Amino acid sequence: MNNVKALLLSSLAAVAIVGLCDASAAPATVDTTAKPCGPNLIANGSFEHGTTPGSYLTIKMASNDLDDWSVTKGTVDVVGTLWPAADGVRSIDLDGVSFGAISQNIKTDPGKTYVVTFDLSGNGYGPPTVKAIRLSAGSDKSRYTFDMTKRPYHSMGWQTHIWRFAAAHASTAITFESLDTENGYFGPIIDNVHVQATSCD
Ligand SMILES: [Ca+2]
Repeated sequence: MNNVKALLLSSLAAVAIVGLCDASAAPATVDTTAKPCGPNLIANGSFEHGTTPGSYLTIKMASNDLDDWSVTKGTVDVVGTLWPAADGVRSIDLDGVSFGAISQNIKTDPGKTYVVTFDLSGNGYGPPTVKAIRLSAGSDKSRYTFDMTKRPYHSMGWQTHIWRFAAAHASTAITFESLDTENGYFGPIIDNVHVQATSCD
């Protein structure tokens, strides 16, 4: 009986230790008033650097065609002359020939708030009508949609989004993932990605 009790107590102690570890790893609080400052921490945030895509170029995991970013799911298109970019001449369709995602690791200070800005549109050549993406920074995530029925005629209708996250680690993966579930060819389009610190003094 004593052995059982000792086992139970040690189990409770283990739970308590796990609980403490979880508490110490709790996400830092986002400073919702902090203003972005300093340089863009994302490299090739406008997707201008890499293999010249022509009209568009479909890339997959382990591709070297897009500088500084990795395809982490499915396929994406680096789009050139097919449509106007929000910045420069290239943008990314997150549905290449399947639902895709791209990611880049940046250095971050744990506990500090960072601001992400990016432009979102949608591929009008086919369904789904409402394109959806998940933007994540480490384990923090946010969801955005682009409704093609509200896109101006003959215009990309780029929408700028702003999102804040508090870094949990010294390195944070910034990931844009298609959440589309229909078709896989005509996805959400992103461009002009910036991630900036908020405490530059
Ligand atoms: Ca661009």
